[in-house]
Amino acid sequence: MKHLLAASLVLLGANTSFAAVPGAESLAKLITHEFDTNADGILDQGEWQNGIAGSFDQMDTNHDGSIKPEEVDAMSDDISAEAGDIGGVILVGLIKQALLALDQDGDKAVNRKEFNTLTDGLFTKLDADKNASLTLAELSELPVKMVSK
Ligand SMILES: [Ca+2]
Ligand SMILES: [Ca+2]
Ligand SMILES: [Ca+2]
Repeated sequence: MKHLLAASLVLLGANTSFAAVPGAESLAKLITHEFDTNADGILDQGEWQNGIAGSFDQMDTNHDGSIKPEEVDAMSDDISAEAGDIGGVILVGLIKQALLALDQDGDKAVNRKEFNTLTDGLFTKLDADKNASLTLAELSELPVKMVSK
């Protein structure tokens, strides 16, 4: 579940409406904490991709290969358990909005390919020094990078 929340936050960071929300550094810390399997404080490309891919599997609760808004609704209890009732409601709404922004073929669902276009592009954008890994400082630029394109 924590994994899922971290991925949701990646999505939210990529959504421009979230850019105004402070706390980019705590966002970066949370994502690093959840995805950093070898605990060196840095996310390499594999850790990033595995983290995102694992989150896709968790969000695709009926395992049909795509995430639908109903599946996000179904997670609201879990999300509220971590974020509080009001925070949960807000997060679920934002997650659905961010998800549907990824929907390229207009079927109101996000398949793995659509999900991956964002995550692959994001890694490249965030990796400012192009050394194929993301430091906390680089990851803290997530909301900024998304607005500036
Ligand atoms: Ca690492
Ligand atoms: Ca789609
Ligand atoms: Ca880097």
